[in-house]
Amino acid sequence: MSNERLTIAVQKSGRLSKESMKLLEACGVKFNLHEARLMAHSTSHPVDLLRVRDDDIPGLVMDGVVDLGLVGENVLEEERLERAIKQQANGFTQLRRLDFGFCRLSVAVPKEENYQGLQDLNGKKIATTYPRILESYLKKQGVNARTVMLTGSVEVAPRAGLADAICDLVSTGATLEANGLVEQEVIFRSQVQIIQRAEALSESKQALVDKLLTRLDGVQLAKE
Ligand code: PRT
Ligand code: ZN
Repeated sequence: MSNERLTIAVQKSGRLSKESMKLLEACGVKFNLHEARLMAHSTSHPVDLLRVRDDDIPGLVMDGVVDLGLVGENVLEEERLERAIKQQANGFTQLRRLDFGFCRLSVAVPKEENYQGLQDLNGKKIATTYPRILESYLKKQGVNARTVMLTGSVEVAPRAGLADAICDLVSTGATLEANGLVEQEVIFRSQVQIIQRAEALSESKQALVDKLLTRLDGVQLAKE
């Protein structure tokens, strides 16, 4: 018989990990986590957790390697656009938006710049970890700027002479402030989503997903 355990990809360690586990436990799915391990088996349900970097989660769901994933919409949208360009499978089903992981993806410029509006970005270099979301936004707005891909330390790029502006995730704004940058344009708003692979699940797995979603709705409702 094929693997009848539902597989769920979650972030192994980072900003989303604790809340993701809390949510699953609130839905009654219990785990004995071993910090170092990639896999965790539920002790209460036929559910296996795959604990990975958040960047890998959308692809694992889109390739049908896991059944469900919990991931920030910023990472999800970047992967969806990237795969669309490469003509790779990028389908998935959105199940629920969850009430954590809130942030926004914003363009920020050095505070000494006299920024007047989007057109000021024409001909400029913008450093970001989200080139596809940024490029799609710039195209829609008719702005002709270059993106510079950086996977970390994006906020130091202008000072280091690597770019004129940045496009990065913001929550409190403290990081921008500490680096002498001013948030000018919000281009994408994000929170965590639970997504399911596009290809249908077996009847028993789908029944379990539906049961978990009913519980999830109860948990989310109770918080309001
Ligand atoms: O190792 P792995 O790849 O799994 O983790 P990661 O380091 O890529 O991600 P992690 O754990 O930092 O973030 C995971 C997800 O949390 C992101 O993809 C977002 O969906 C969400 N999230 C919510 C944030 C923030 N808020 C956030 N503030 N992700 C990152 N930040 C960073 C931002 O990049 C900047 O450096 O925090 C800084 C800004 O914060 P403020 O409060 O100073 O504005
Ligand atoms: Zn990541």
